[in-house]
Amino acid sequence: MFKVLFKQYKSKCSPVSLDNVIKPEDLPDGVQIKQPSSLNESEVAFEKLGLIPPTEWKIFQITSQSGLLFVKNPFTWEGQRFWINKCIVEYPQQPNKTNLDAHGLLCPGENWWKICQTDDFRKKILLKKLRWITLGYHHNWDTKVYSEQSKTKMPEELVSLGKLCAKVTGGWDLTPEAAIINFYHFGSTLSGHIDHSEPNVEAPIFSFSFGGRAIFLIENSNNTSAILLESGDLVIMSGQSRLAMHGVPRIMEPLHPYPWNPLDSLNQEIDDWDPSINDYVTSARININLRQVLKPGHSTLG
Ligand SMILES: O=C(O)CCC(=O)C(=O)O
Repeated sequence: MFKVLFKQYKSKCSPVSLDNVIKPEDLPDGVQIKQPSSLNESEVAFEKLGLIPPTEWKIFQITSQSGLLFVKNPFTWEGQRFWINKCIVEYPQQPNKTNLDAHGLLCPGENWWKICQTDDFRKKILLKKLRWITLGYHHNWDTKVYSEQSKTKMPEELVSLGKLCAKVTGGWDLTPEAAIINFYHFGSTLSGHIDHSEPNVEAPIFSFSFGGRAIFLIENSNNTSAILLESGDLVIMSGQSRLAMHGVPRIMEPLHPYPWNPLDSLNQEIDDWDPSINDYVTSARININLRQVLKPGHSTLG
């Protein structure tokens, strides 16, 4: 069923029908509300992370996909800008790794976004070529094996974001040690796969969406569900769904007005949001996913 639905949602022959795509916030059958877990005083840095107060988060359980949680945009609009900006301007830089370095499209030390802003010729080639960034333990796309020799520092704010989201949504103690940031354009897809590279497959994966909308397809015990993801939404693959087959067959334009831009376009003179970042993210989707690699009590792979 996964393959059939993937093909159907990917197909460009007819406009995509969202009739069977779950919008968890509409509370269709098979979606339940989950209460946020309480945070203690030392864990209340949600504002700095661009989040709304955790007591206001709308958390849903998709009952046909055991362990699959969905949080409807827990970010403020400024928060969405903060993370979009990090993904475009900061995270593509070293020591993080990108497909552009791996394929020799950028020289060591070159800054992808800066080149796209200053060199029109290279922009044409490079703007849509950024497909992934790895941070922390770098995912090895060929061997699917993490190594101590391919590890750099995880950005502190990403670690804090993962820890806080894990506490609020499931009372988990998560240590995000690896991140993959995926960049999609209209027509891009991510084929069905299972994330089993991490020695710790007990720890949930936290997956954030920004920019364009997507259809997320997941299959667990022969049940396949298609879920609509919009800018700011968070998907958590825990329990049985941690090792479920999943993929992204379709990318669509973002909602308008953009969730990261509540200002009317007439007010743009008071808006300090870089128009080129806005242009990029209105025709792309960015996904940040955070993973704990090590088993509890382990400080290295070994
Ligand atoms: O883009 C997404 O929502 C999913 C990303 C994903 O499945 C992955 O990186 O393993």
